[in-house]
Amino acid sequence: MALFRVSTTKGLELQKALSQICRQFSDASTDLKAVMAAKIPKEQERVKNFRKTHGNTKVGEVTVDMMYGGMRGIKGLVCETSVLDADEGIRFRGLSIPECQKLLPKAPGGAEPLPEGLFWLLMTGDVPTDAQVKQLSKQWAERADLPAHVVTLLNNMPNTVHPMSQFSAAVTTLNSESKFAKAYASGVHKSKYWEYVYEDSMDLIAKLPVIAATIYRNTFKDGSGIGAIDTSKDWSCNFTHMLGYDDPQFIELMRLYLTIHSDHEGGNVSAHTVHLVGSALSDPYLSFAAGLNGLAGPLHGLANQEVLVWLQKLRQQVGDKATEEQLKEFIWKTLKSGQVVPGYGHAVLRKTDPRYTCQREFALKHLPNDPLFQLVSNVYKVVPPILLELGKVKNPWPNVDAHSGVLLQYYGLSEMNYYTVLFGVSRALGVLASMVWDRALGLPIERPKSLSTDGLMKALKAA
Ligand code: CMX
Repeated sequence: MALFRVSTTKGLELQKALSQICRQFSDASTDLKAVMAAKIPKEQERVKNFRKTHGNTKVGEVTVDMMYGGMRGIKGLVCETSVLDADEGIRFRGLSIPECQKLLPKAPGGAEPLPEGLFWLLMTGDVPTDAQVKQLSKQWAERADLPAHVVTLLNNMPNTVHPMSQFSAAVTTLNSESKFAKAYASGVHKSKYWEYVYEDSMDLIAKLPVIAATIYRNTFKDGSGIGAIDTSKDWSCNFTHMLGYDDPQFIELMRLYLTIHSDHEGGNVSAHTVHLVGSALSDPYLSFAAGLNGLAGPLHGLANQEVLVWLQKLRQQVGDKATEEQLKEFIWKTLKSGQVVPGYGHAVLRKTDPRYTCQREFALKHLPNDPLFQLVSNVYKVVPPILLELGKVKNPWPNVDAHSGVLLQYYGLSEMNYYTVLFGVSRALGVLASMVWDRALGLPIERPKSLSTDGLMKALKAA
């Protein structure tokens, strides 16, 4: 695994060579659970030895501002699946997004990575082979059926309930199927926890597109059936078909979308929530549903909906051909009314999000003349200098949410309050891969210490 933690972009050639070597090792099995079972004891040993040597070594300091400031900059979590660099953006097991686009397996004739490949990479640290990815597609297709009570729940949901609330409720209710919860109740040994979390994660990932497509068809269409899963097709292809779309270019977009939204290291609201709730040994369904409720916040995943709402207002007020002056005026109006510019800024990133850049590249390739894309491009030129002028915004550049909606609109998926559901389907890949490792490494219940302001003042005075 450590082989892939090369941190410079110049390392691409090296990574290609390394991936070939790793492929040779991982070629042996298309059984992900067996591959994990072989890796886990070695990683447990590596972490045990590391803790033995460095258990008391300090990795940072905590200031009062950090405590009141959303714990920014506190190094307090371990996350194996991805690491976020402030300037460079996300690396999944050491690979940047462009590297993943090059190295991960693709659908026949396709150009974008398959999310199945990304999941294999997040779980194992290895770039998978085509055969390994195909096996995952097949397994997810075979595990996709929903129990009747979840279908009934969704079909009885009023369409006034936000799609994210429907999503979270359905996933919570699905915990009736949890193999981990059943095994725990029957007294399974803790060394086996990861195996049941793995099974639940595979089942849940398989079922998420069916839940999400049912929500879409019930809320925005006539509620008619979502059609059958084709076990010879990949996860994104089946999902896009179930939503009711069959444009091959849109399916390619979904492969890219579901890959890039999957993971953003451990401290963001959705990932941290799943990790925290899972640490109480809540099963993967309950833990993931909790993460979805965090993703539904406007400062996190709901920002992709907010961006479109904001762009629609902008279009209504100034039209598609807004001048730079009109754009500036609209942006200042947003800021002066005490609102944020959605899709811009980030708690960790300090440059344009590479997830924004790869979606922009997709748009430049497939929809360069789309008026909404052109508006998004013009907004990109105008917003950062204004946010810098404000003086307090640490990152004036766009994040992933500033670009996803325009692509979905282009292919006809125009219902913007559905967008965060797509984000949620993708996010499952990262947070559930992490959860398998959390249990494999035996991480304990999370319980940081909190202080009252009085207690803190007293402690500092004494110091
Ligand atoms: N528009 C206006 N003001 C912004 C801003 C933006 N896009 N981004 C940050 N600021 C403001 C903050 O609200 C804060 O103001 P106050 O001190 O008055 O409270 C100040 O600048 C400093 O904030 P920061 O340290 O730069 O940013 P944070 O780490 O606190 O917050 C984030 C990060 C993403 C919540 C923030 O940039 C934001 O609200 N952006 C818009 C919403 C958005 O796009 N969220 C999606 C993020 C990606 C994701 O998780 O999906």
